Amino acid sequence: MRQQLFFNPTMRDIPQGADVPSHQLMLRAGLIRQTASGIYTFLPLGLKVLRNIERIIQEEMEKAGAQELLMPAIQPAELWEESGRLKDYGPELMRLKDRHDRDFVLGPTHEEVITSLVRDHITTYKKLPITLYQIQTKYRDERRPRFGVLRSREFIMKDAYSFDTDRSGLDTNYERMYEAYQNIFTRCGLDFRAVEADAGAIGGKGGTHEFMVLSQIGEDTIAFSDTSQYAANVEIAAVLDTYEKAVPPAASLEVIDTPQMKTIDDLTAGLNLEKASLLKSVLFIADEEPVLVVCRGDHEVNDIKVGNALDAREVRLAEPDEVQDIMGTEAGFVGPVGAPSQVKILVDAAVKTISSGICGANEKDKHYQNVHPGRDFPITEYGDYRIVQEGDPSPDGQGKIRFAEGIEVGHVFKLGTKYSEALGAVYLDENGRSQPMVMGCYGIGVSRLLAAVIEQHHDENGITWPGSVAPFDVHLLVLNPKQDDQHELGEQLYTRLQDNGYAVLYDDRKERAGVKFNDSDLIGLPVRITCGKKAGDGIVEVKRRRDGKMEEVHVNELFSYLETLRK
Ligand code: 9G3
Repeated sequence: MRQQLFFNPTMRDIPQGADVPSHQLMLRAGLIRQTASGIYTFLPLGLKVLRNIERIIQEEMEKAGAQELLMPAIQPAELWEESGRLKDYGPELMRLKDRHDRDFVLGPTHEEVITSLVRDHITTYKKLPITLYQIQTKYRDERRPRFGVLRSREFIMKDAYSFDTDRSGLDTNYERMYEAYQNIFTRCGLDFRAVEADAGAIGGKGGTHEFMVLSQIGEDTIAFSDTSQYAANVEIAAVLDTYEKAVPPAASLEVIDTPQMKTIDDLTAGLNLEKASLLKSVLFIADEEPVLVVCRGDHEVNDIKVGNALDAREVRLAEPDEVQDIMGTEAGFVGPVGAPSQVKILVDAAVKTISSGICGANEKDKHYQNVHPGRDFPITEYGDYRIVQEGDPSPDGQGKIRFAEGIEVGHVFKLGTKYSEALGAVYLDENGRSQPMVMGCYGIGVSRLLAAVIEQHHDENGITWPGSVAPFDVHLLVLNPKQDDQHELGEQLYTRLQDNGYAVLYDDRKERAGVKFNDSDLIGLPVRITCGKKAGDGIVEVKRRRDGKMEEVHVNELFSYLETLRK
């Protein structure tokens, strides 16, 4: 491609409102332009990278036995009514009406569409298992789109769906997809981790992993072991119960005045105590039922673990007026001692280390001291209800937990029969009995993946594309096209490189050398070949972008030299 004609508007300065490297560089290198908040145009250079990533995905999906199809972005709302999800999503689900006033949604995902397709065409075990996937535009009306295409309202997703006769078939397909994901992210040059994740609203049972690209701008936190392979989303990372039960104190329970001491910090300051000797009590409403969760003062309650333990659909903090109604006092003074009988009490295992603790007395400006868990309030069993912390023992018993930030680029789920039952995707088994298909679903954020590659492959001068996804293989520069020897050598190499299968971006513009070098570093193609002063002697300068390795090479050795650079 001759750059003189190439639609690639680059920018010298960092654009306003772009706060992370990938967003800044995608704008400056001319890969995208914003059309509206959270909505982007992929320019030719960006689209070439997108297509390279898609091809890697398609190759690995093919190897995993998945068949590609393309579903509509516009989906009839009836399908979301059938699955029961239309009411589950609020403003994030984009809705529209057609000219006949019929309701539709812009697809944020395609479980309903694919399941309704399969139920109409697959009715016997003989046609299972089958895995279908698409690479398709998705719509999620994010309240605060940010970081460019990392969190946009329209984005490209690869979403795959597997249909099996039973759970073991699903496990097999899940493993194949898991391996395909490892291949995809490795081939894209990414440093990533597969982490155990929470099934969340999607409602799969037992088994879901997120694929995280390590990056300090990531919005997810990974808890991983510093010695083993254990890694989990911090939201669900388990905490090992290695606690010693403390002996009860001689002193018995007594009420103390704690005027205005509403928070853990007020209490540690006011009573000159360690956080670890306090009992923190938080009131939740789980599926309309009050639940008091008690953890140690130096820990945080994990509402996702609470929800999973109660198998609750919705868990939320109780509102101040609910706390007052249920516990008879405000949040800062609630506690498990003498709590109303209708309030379920969950106690985190770390609480057993407390011999003589402090907790709210369920009365304003009052706390109990000398509280002994199990003596002064009932504990049926201890559980894991807290957010893991750095330094905790890894749940697999090997090493300590450390935290890292990550960008979620993939998510695989074992769905089970949630959608096949809701939408009637059933098959006749070998005994002629009707059974619901067992499903899995597997997503990759394709446009987000492109940005994640840049987050991990850039330097102060611009992008440093891995060869596998680079928009072109070679950047060919002629510093002064007015010089015949430079111009002729450039033209000759442009033809020969392409004849040898290289995708070439040829900078034939009438621009100063500095502009060409800056744009070349910004766009970040793997190799730059410069025709300059020594063109007359057949000498070109070859520079490898990622590490700046530079050599003067005679054109007769050029192609063998380029091969050595690919290593
Ligand atoms: C919605 C809206 C947003 C959503 C969903 C539905 C996330 C929703 C979860 C998934 C699960 C998997 C197949 C590919 C991999 C991910 N955000 N999810 O279901 F209506 Cl507005 O999308 N789907």
